[in-house]
Amino acid sequence: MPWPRIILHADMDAFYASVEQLDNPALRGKPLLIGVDHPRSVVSTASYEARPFGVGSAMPMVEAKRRCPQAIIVPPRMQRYAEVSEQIMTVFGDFSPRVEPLSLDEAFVDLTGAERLLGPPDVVARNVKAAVKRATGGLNVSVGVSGCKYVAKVASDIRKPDGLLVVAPEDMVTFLAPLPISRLWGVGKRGEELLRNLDLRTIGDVAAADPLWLKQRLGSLGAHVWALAHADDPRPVVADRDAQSIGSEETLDVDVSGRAAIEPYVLRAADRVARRLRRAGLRAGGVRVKLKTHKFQNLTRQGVLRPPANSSAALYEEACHLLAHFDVSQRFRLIGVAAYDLQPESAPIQGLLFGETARKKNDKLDRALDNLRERFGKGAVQRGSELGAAERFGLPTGKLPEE
Ligand code: TTP
Ligand code: MG
Repeated sequence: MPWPRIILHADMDAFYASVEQLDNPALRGKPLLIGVDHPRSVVSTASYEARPFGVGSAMPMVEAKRRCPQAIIVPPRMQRYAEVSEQIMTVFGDFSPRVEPLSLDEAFVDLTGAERLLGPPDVVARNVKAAVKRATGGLNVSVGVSGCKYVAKVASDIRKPDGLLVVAPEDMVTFLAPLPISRLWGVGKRGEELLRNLDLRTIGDVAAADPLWLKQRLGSLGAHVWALAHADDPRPVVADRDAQSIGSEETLDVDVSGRAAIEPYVLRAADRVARRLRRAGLRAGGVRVKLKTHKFQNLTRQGVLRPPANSSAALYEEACHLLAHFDVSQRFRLIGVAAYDLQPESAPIQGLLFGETARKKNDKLDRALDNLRERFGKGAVQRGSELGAAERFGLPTGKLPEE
């Protein structure tokens, strides 16, 4: 039977701790507590090696150290986690445009209607896991797929770590039934207590209760839990409305190969993205380059922009650095640049002592070009380097596709 909706929920395993173990092989297989070793601090997360000792997120560090004295305490590196988060969200975006990030390490992906393209739910789930592993260099994500958000989320959690569980719509209610009421969403400790007072211990107990009686006893909470227990959760996956990145990509008429051939397109894309940033009054803290091979494989590399910038030169420079991390001998059919970690221009920037003069010069040039384009149309000006590139390849200067 076709599924009315196919919702995937993905959540990284021991996210911060796994990133630390990925970046530092000496930490692999060891119990870790991510956090600062301070009497008043709390644990951000614990590696799976530490969890059998009863430690985990939000526990006071002092208590966690008492329970697991052999644990290595590693201070968090938020910037790095944000970078990995970008990588995984990009992967999800390759499967569906409808991605709703919930936190750095977690998102819903609406796959409804994509079955013919991507295959059945279990195949997509496996592919998502493999793609996350590839994109991050080895991290595990747990995945649940079901007919609504709530069940997909429970399904991704229940087989952690490295979990994969598909619950078909017709099995959702039986899947939920044996689970404890603590698995109900949005109930909290107080709600759990109220349910226990009514002698309701499992989700199946709630499902079997009379909905009117539940509503009388618990008001809106009663209606809420009865609906959830029946896997009645119509909430849609809402793709992030505030664009988290601004990108520009071009599918080329003719595949290109080699750094020299790719660079002019990167410059063009970086310039467009930078212009859009300036128009929106934003700066970017990071740049991503995307290349699609002639075999339709998407490759991405991303790097941090220090300080955050919106000049064409800064974006182009970082994008060119990133090109060094691709095997550019392949043939590419699409070239794109995106800016992420967007922040308002009004936010203070630090560390500008060096390169300040060059930056001001670039800003001035950008603004002059923006003005000309606005007055005489987008094709009115081309950067010298863009022209040069076209000439170098023996192309007429209009050859880079017009905007
Ligand atoms: P979670 O997904 O809740 O936890 P996790 O990824 O560490 O472990 P798992 O999903 O396998 O159970 O949170 C993601 C990250 O968010 C986590 O690695 C650290 C951070 N975090 C905190 O800093 N404080 C918290 O209280 C929680 C719950 C998470
Ligand atoms: Mg997680």
